[in-house]
Amino acid sequence: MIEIATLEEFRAVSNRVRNWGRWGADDECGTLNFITEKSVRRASDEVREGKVFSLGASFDSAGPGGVLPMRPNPQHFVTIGGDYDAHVAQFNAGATEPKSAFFDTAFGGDGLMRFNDDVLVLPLQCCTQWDALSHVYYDGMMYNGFPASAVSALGAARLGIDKVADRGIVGRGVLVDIPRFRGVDVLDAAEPVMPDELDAALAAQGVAIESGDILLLRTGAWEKFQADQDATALTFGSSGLSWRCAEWLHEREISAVAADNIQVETTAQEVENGFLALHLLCLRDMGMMFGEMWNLRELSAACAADGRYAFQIVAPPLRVTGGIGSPLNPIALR
Ligand code: UVW
Repeated sequence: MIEIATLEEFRAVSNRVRNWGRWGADDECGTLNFITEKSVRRASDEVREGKVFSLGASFDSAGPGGVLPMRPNPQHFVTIGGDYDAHVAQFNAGATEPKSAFFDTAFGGDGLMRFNDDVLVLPLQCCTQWDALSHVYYDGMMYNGFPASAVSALGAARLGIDKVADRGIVGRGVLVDIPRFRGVDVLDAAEPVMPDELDAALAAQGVAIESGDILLLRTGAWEKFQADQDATALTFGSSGLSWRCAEWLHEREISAVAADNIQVETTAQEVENGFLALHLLCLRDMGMMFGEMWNLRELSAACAADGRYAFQIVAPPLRVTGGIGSPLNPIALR
């Protein structure tokens, strides 16, 4: 049974883990500052076989979108292609010189060249993603004391995803595979992952955390969703880290956490009046980004096969100016 903590307990932890000012009053990168040139070099030591693992899920209409009204699935339109001549005729109908001549000769008629283009419309949070530090706040403030009002219809003037784009994001990744440790397919939302279980699972896997590591948490939630397509269960019933892992992450100088569930932490409420308590402690107090809906299936199988749970992660967000998150296709190299 989940023990509901008081807001006083929550605020005591938030005071202990808060990194505001640690990397300067203007810092917008948070715990990514733990990734140094040395730790990036160290990450490449983990690439032994040259094997590449794509951790991105598919951006299409079969995603988990639509359960939350602000997050429909991606909408993909082909703007030229297929019925190519009809498209060119349509462009020509509205075109004036010199554009019409260009369409005639370059894109259609007897010219040799043909091409296809498309458009993708998507919520930045709808599938495999990074949460930017501007994603959550409380008491009117975001990470490092930036006011919540820094996010407007124009985007995030502070803590946008563009602010971390220069960082890569590249580093040493460590997988903690809790379903394999528990001997189950998928974690139960009623049993969030506690700090001592992280220690026990990592010890069983024979891997030690180093400062600057990107922690990948496997819960089995994405594999379950792929099998049953139950987006409601994924959104409201996934398990993950307990909010009580905040200090564990803080003490170990983890740079970012990514998981195969929808929100890294458990969907079960653990703090009174509080939802997504770990989001608040990590993103807002520590400045620690979350990666969500990463597909860890093949990586987990490879790690279990040879017992090596550390690798290099290459996970650059899109440089969306003022973006509150970013879709991506993270890569693990072993
Ligand atoms: C919320 O649902 C608020 O956050 P996330 O997308 O990070 O899970």
